[in-house]
Amino acid sequence: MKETLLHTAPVKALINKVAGFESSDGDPRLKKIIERVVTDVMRTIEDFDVTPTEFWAAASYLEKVGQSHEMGLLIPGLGIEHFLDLRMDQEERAAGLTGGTPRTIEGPLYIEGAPLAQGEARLDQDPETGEVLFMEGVVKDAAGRPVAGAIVDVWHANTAGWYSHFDPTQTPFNLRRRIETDAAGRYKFRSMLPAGYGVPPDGPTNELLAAIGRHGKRPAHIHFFVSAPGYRKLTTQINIDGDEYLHDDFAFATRDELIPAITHHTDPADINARGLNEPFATITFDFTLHKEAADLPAAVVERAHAA
Ligand code: MBD
Ligand code: FE
Repeated sequence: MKETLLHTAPVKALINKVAGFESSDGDPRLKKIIERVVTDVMRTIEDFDVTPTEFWAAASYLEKVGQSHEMGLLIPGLGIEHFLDLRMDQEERAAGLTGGTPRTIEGPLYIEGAPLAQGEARLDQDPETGEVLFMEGVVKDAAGRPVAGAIVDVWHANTAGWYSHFDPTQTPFNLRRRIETDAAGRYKFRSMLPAGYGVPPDGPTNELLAAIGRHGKRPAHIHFFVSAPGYRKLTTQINIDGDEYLHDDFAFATRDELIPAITHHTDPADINARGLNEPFATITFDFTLHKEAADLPAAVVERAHAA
């Protein structure tokens, strides 16, 4: 083994200065984090004999990720967004909070301010071919009591796997709504079954994934923020069962409790009763929220959104 530079006095002194330890100003915790991150980068360079040419390629790669606005794709692709979920789960367990609908990652494609509807909504505004979906359920508390006045903020991709706002061919807030639950805690909506998502094939996230032998596909899914006064905000998704990527999600968001049964209705009488001409799908899914309490990690994650 080659001798490590990291433990030599000059490099230790270098890192000490880099992290700001010689200054009485600044944030002490941040100094320690910078020390760790810089040391870990140097250790990686040493352990893998990373050449300067390779290192500068990595630096311009990260610059490209930022310029392409793909930080929100790279982070879930590297499993870090899921890891943050696992940490919040762990903290909640340690505080005695168990059960309830599991969280899963928000992802990068939420837009604030979707139209608000009472009890029910139709999500699809733009014409599309595909399978109509009716989804409904109840927002409940941990004791199973309905939560009236909860906000179910729902967003999903279209039948081609694209999200409105990020896809200029869709009208604003297509497939995005906020639905307030009725007196019985119920929400329901009509939409079109989404297709799965794939990261841009020519973008930097896909470049890295391909270089390590991975794909950038997500199974078809529907995102939710569920919130109500006095309850912990839930960030979650449901998956469309049967998708070939159901258990091979590049963003690691699938959880067993988040794969509701889906019924495909083909009986002409059922189709007629819904005023449709084609088979359609239904999903029933209830959300269980936890009461807010002291000593719990923040359920609301502050995060910049496109707008
Ligand atoms: C998505 O739709 C998504 O939910 C995530 C996490 C990443 C990329 C696209
Ligand atoms: Fe998504």
